[in-house]
Amino acid sequence: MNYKKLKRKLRRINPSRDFKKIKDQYATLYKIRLKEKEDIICIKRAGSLAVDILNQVEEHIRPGTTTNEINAIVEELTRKNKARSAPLNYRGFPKSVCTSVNNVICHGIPNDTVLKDGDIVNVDVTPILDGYFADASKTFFVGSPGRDAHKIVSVARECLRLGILVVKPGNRTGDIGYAIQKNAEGQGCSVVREYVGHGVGFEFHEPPQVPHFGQKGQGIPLVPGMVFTIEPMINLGKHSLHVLSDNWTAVTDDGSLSAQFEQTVLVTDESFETLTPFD
Ligand SMILES: [Co+2]
Repeated sequence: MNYKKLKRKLRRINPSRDFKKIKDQYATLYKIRLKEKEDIICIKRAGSLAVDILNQVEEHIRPGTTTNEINAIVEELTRKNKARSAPLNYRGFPKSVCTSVNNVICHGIPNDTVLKDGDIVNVDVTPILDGYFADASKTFFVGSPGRDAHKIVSVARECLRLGILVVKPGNRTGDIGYAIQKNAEGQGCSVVREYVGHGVGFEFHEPPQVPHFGQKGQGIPLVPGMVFTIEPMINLGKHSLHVLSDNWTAVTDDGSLSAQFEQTVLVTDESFETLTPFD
């Protein structure tokens, strides 16, 4: 079935009444697994834990903290809550959390790196609780931020906020990308292309892909029960990147700062609900 046919079909469908029908269609068409009420409750629990972990990590971030210490805090809190860290051993990833400092865009591996005054560090956590995944990240200041750090962090945070705000049934994944790209580029920043948001909940990474750039009205129509991340990676300079020889750490080609915020978002009957709520 093509988009046009589906769109016509969807127009005749009442999302709350015809959930099962849409669920089957989305599974067939897009390999997207829509979430039922019971699933959403469980993802929300994993999401609260993700936010808790980020809040507790924040209290430990100061000049002198190492990214290995952040990893230890995340691992301890995750275990204490009877959860597991999805990143640990994911395709060979050696740690429980991604810690991405300054020009690192994402997938930084915790190590002996000592955070310095003026650094920024993104901490990306994905706890698995009772078999359900929730994915969230924040970029923190270490000590007092300089002007560039301040700028890139506030632009990235605003990009996530604006991306979430366009989530509602009938809008499409492209509307999210468009809102994010417009804000980032309007501020003279750029949007990373190689890494995108993704379905999440039953697994770490599920369809669909949710690019943080794009065209209004393009992409997959959003329907109630979809759960995916929005996680814009915004660079102060150009968007091009390369991956270091550890095969994980992605850094900006031009050495400019990069910041990211991420939430796990549910499409509701009316609009959206974030399952990892933070400001
Ligand atoms: Co993610």
